[in-house]
Amino acid sequence: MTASPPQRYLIALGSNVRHARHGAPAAVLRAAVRALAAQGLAVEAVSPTIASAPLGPSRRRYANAAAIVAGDLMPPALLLLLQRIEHDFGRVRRGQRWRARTLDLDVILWSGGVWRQAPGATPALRVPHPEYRKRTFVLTPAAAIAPGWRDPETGLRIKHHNARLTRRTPRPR
Ligand code: PH2
Ligand code: MG
Ligand code: MG
Repeated sequence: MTASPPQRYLIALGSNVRHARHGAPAAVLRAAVRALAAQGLAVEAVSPTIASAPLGPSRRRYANAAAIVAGDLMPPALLLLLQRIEHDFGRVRRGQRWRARTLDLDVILWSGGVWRQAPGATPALRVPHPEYRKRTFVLTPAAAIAPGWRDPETGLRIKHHNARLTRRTPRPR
């Protein structure tokens, strides 16, 4: 019997809408981490939660955090699981990009390196997340738990991407 090596993922969590039961966005993120574990993922690390100004059209501030999870799921299966959890938390997808959301769970990095789906495949998935290197609300929490994780596309570690972004005069992102 050969156990396939577990897949590890760096996940970004975000929320900017209260949840009726869980409460404020920071509490939503804590509940989401419990949901990840309840779905059978090994939660290996969770960052502190930060408050961040919204990028995009929503006006509400976000709570953001990052987590490292491990399991047997390949990227598309993990994405489906994350979307199911988002849905369970009342996330509504109504077309508009970046509308306010109760819970957003994004796959940022994968231990297997790069994942690219066939063009047009749904759900759309690219790992590393194509935008994360520009986002302090992803990099700051990520650097707290995975500073040494190397981005397979750039060859740079998370702490280096984070330092690059935070040491410059902040751009409006
Ligand atoms: N997520 C978005 C759009 N804008 N802004 C902040 N501060 N934090 C987020 O998590 C975030 C955002 C799309 O998922
Ligand atoms: Mg997102
Ligand atoms: Mg998302």
